[in-house]
Parts: sequence; structure tokens; C-alpha cells
Amino acid sequence: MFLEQIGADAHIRELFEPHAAQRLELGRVSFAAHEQYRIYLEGGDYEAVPAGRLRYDAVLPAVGDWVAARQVDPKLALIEAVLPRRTKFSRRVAGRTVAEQVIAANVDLAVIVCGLDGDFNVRRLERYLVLAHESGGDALIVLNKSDLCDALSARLEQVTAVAQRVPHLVMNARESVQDLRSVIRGRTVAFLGSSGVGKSTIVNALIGEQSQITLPVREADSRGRHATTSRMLIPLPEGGAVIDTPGMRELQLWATEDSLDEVFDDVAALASECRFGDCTHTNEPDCAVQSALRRGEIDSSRWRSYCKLQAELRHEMLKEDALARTAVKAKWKAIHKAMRNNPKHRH
Ligand SMILES: Nc1nc2c(ncn2[C@@H]2O[C@H](COP(=O)(O)OP(=O)(O)OP(=O)(O)O)[C@@H](O)[C@H]2O)c(=O)[nH]1
Ligand SMILES: [Mg+2]
Ligand SMILES: [Zn+2]
Repeated sequence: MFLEQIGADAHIRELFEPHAAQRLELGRVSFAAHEQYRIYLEGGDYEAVPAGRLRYDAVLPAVGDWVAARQVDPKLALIEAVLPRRTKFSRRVAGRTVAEQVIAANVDLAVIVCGLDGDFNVRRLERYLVLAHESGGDALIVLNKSDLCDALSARLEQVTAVAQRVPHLVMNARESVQDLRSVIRGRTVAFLGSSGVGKSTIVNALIGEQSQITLPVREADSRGRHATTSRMLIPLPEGGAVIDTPGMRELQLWATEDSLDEVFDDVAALASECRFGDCTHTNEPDCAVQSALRRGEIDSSRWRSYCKLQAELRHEMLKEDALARTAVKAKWKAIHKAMRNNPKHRH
């Protein structure tokens, strides 16, 4: 019954059904980093290796994935298949090529943690909101370290201005996580947010143990010191599971413009009211954005933030297109070469 407690519902059982016939077991990935994996099977916790085929198909398991596995010895399991993901968080991996890295899979609720101390940053929150929207699960904003904030109402105003539809919770993780506990209700929850905001402190309080490492933030700017270095799924005593994640220095978006427009629905709606369909919102006549900015109906820093994220997503899309074109060219080059080398095609 252990797997039920961490989320194996009827839907997951149904996805697993075809594998059950092949005498595989249902499991859930609790750790995935640097080619090392751990999974939970009904009987306990195992070290695991993915079957070669998974590498070939390029669907490597991520934390939170449901898998079909085979026990190979009392400590080790072989992951034969990754079940289709209900939700996923991805980020773009830094580098010249565009690659998706799945941060966590099958997360029901994304908790975006912000510190109400000196590190509070509403632009960063917008970025996490886009990521959470793209994941396909629910989102909740936790405004932590309420004990270090003496301008709460101003902060709340800023938060509601950028997150109209996402609920928030104000708390002090060192004191109580009770409100959060009652929101979780057996679901799989991932904690996202920059270093030092208190993700691991919250996780420790929820599981009732100090098993996650926490570190004091730098005094000068309240920035964290990257205490957590890997992602782990931990069962909650009352059912459900939490995934602690390391605060990322620079969160590279892996999202569609649709998610961006949903999170910024106020500005996205305006941009569609301009006279010209291809308005650049700079100096065109009857530009709805410029007039809303002039009238103070939208915040100029929110508008800039939207433009910046949009440019970032479009830039990545172009990069992806360029890569795809290069791949097609390489393929044709190979085909032409093969034809030249094939005597039948020589004239
Ligand atoms: N005053 C106060 N301090 C808190 C609160 N929550 C966490 N802290 C402290 O903030 C520091 C950083 O907390 P962590 O839980 O390590 O932060 P994190 O988000 O896990 O950081 P990374 O693992 O580096 O991403 C620790 O010293 C915590 O004790 C809070 O509500 N109030
Ligand atoms: Mg941490
Ligand atoms: Zn315009």
C-alpha cells in the first residue's frame, strides 16, 4: 500500500497495466542525478539503473516519474519503462545546443517559495509562474520568512498584481507549516524558488525530521548558499510526497508563449488590441500598450518583464529551428553522399 500513499492512483495503475503482464513492478523515482537513480517499489527503496533502450529513446527517468521496473538483486532494480508523465517541469540546459532537462515529473502542486526578506523579487516570481503554468499542475505561492518583513501589505499588493489567479500563503517556516500541510492533502508537491528562501526548512518541518540540509543566508543581501544540491522525493507521514529542489542561480525557461500569455494575461490582452497586427508597441499610432502605459494602467516594469521573457522564448525557438535545419541539411548531405557512392546512381 506504500505506493498508494505516494500517489499510485487508478490512473497510474492503468498506465502500468501493459507492463504488469511482463512481470514488471510499478515504482516511483525518488532520486535522479548524475546518472544515479533511486526508486521506490512496493517493497522498499532501491538503487536503480535505466535499461539501455531508455537512453536510446532519450526518455531518461526524472524525479517523480512512475516506472516499470524489475528487481535484479536485493538492492538493485532495472528501470524498463517510464510511464507517460501527467505533468512535468522542465528547464533549458545552458549551452550551445537547446536541450530540455526535466526537473520533476508528475507533480500535482508546484509551491513557489519566495522569501519576504531582502531577497524578495517579483520579476523572479513571474519567471517561476510561467514554469509552473507550463508544467500542467496547480500552483501555490508561499511567501516565507514573514517574521523578517515589516512591509507585508506592500509585498502582498505586488504579488497579487502579478499572480491574479494563483493563491498565496504567508508563513514563517521556523514556526509552523500547518496551513501548508492542510493544502497538500496527499498530493505530490515540488518546492521551487531561489536559494535561501527556505524550501528545505519547509520540507523538514513537513516530514518532521531535519534530514534536508539548510544553511543560513548571506547577511549582506539575504542570498542563499546553495545548501541543497540534488532533487529528492520524500514521502509524507500523512500521505503524499514532497520534492525538495536546489535553488537555481539562473532559471532558463523551457516554456511556450501560450504559458507566458496566460501568466501575463493582462498585458497579453492589451497587445492584441493595437491597430496593427504586427505592432512593436514602440511608436505606432493607436498602440493599446503605449496608451495603457501612459495612463498608468499597466506597470512599466511588468511590461518590460513580459517583453524580456517573450524575447527569450522567441530566441530559443529560433535557435531550435536553426538546429532542426542543420539536422535536415546533414541528413540530405549524407543521402547525396550515399547516392554518389552507389554505382547504380553514377552516370
Ligand atoms: N527568519 C526565518 N528564517 C527562515 C525561515 N525559513 C527558513 N529560514 C532560514 O533561511 C535559511 C535558508 O533556508 P533553507 O531551507 O536552507 O533554504 P533553501 O530554499 O532550501 O535553499 P537552497 O537549498 O540553497 O536552495 C536557513 O538559515 C533557514 O533557517 C523563516 O520563515 N524565517
Ligand atoms: Mg534547500
Ligand atoms: Zn502596440
